Amino acid sequence: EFVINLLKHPVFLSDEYTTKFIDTTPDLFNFTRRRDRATKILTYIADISVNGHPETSGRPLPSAEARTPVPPAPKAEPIPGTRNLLEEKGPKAVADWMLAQKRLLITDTAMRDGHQSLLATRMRSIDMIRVAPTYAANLPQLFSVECWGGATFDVAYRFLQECPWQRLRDIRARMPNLMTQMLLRASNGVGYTNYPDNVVQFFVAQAARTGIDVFRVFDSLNWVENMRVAMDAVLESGKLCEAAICYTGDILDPDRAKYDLKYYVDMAKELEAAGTHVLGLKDMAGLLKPAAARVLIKALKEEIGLPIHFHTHDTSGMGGATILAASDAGVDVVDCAMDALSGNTSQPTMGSVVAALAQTDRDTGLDIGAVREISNYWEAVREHYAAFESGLQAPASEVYLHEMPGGQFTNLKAQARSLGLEDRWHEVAQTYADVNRMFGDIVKVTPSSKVVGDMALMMVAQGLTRAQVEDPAVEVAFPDSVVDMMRGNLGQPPGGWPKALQEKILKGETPLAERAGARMQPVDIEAERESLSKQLEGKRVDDEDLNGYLMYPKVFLDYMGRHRSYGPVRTLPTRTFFYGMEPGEEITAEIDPGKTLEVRLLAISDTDEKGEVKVFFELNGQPRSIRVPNRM
Ligand code: BTN
Ligand code: 3PY
Ligand code: ZN
Repeated sequence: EFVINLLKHPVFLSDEYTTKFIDTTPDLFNFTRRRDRATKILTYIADISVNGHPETSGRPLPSAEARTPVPPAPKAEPIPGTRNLLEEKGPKAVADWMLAQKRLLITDTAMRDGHQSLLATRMRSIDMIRVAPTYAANLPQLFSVECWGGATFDVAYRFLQECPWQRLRDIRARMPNLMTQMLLRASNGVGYTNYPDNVVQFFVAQAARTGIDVFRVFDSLNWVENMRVAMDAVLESGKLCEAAICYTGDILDPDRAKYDLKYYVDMAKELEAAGTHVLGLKDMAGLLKPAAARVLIKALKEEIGLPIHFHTHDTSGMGGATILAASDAGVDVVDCAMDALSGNTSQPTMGSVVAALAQTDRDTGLDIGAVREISNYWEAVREHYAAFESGLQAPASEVYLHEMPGGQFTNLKAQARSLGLEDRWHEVAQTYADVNRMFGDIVKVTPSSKVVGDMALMMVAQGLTRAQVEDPAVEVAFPDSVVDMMRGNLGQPPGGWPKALQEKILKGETPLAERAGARMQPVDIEAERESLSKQLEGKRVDDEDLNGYLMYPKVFLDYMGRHRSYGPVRTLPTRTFFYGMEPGEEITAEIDPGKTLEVRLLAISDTDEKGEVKVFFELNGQPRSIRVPNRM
């Protein structure tokens, strides 16, 4: 019976079969036949068609005219790009090559920060994977494609019911000539809190193995001590290390003297001494103004010998001007987003930067026609994510007041909405600024930005002022994230935490002065593997799954539980994933290379006395019906 199970197994019949197959597919040994993957997917479609998707309910619908996105055809076989250089000559050679380029190099962020900042990180892998071959063939001059890390890791498991590692593997395979890039929060990994050093090391090694070429590493308080473990792990992996300075304040404003030119140059020197190949300048809120960019880039170029990669957000509407100023001052690479996923809280517009520099000595060499074609694809993709649009209508100089990172802005707005505070948004923005000053004027980027946001929302909701919070006589129940940060668990800001406030928050507890990671016991990785395997009924746990579990135990287990019920829903079209199907509609899903399900939804029954609905399908021409509860 085992052999028959094996021969009939859909994975065995497909190209996904590997020697790992028998180990990782314990359902072979369940001789009562488990529901096959097609049935699981039909169950998902039936459930969403009847009950809707929890993530899109009550949100704007895609327009009835939303187009089916069609990726532009690759023009030719991909020619060698930066990835080939990295593979052949190593990371130091890539850095030297960067310094030797006259043109301004460009990274595209559409697949990470672009949708993180505009669409609450909700873009699904299928929409990225389908266009990756076009990037490889039509834009081989790109420096890199940022497509992983930041918030995309947990959102994939948590909300998109897909495996982030598989996303990376699929993109990597289709873009063999371009460097992939990720955002790594140093000791905070791709999470919101400090992890033990060996968890960070294990994660970096796996990300390098699965397909990341460039690691942008930052710390949410610019504390270099907190960056070394992650940086060393990247250096060890043989990939390109881009340690980043997070930019805050205004180097030209004497009122923000804490973050002056010297502060940034000193930090750059520390990162250079720590061995980074490239210096990242991460302007996560879009606060670097053009005049300040000239001064800062010039100084960094003079003081250190590394290529500089500049990242900004266009929240103020001034991002393009800052990029041009940085380009004039000699910056080596900048981040842009493909036009349809650019602007506002996202990155400045790639096509416009390419056009602005054409025929100048910093001409990017990118084919603007190819940029436009790919952007047209993203435009059609974006229409299907209407539920996740922020409603932000225009750029605003208010960002210089609140200093919220572009990746946080729309999230905080959604949090404010869920607390009934959306119509008091400008008050939230002012309070966010007050909290920053109360905490001593800190760098605000994930996770420190989340702490400031939690505190600001709490103060607005409870009507508390900064003076009341600072008053030792006023009792305040601080959010857990604030207590954790004041304990020193996110590290040390320049100049330390404000003493009086810290004492009030910690109620006499002694804060950490050293690195949180130095205090944490290493995780017993093999014991965790065994424990996870037990929780998954004996499934063999590979290093990718184990890394997901170590970063996010509960999120990962919930994902695995849903995966058992619904199967490979990542292969569904985005509209089907979020809205299900209508009677008469037909879709296809390629669940394995060459194995395609053709699904037609015929009819949906009335609800019976058990509260269930029967959904009638045709699956590859055969009638199937699925019962699901009506929870509406
Ligand atoms: C989530 O939001 O919890 C993740 C998305 C998957 C949710 C599935 S969809 C079908 C079923 N119905 C629900 O309300 N949740 C699951
Ligand atoms: C993230 O950490 O997700 C960010 O985008 C920070 O800017
Ligand atoms: Zn960013």
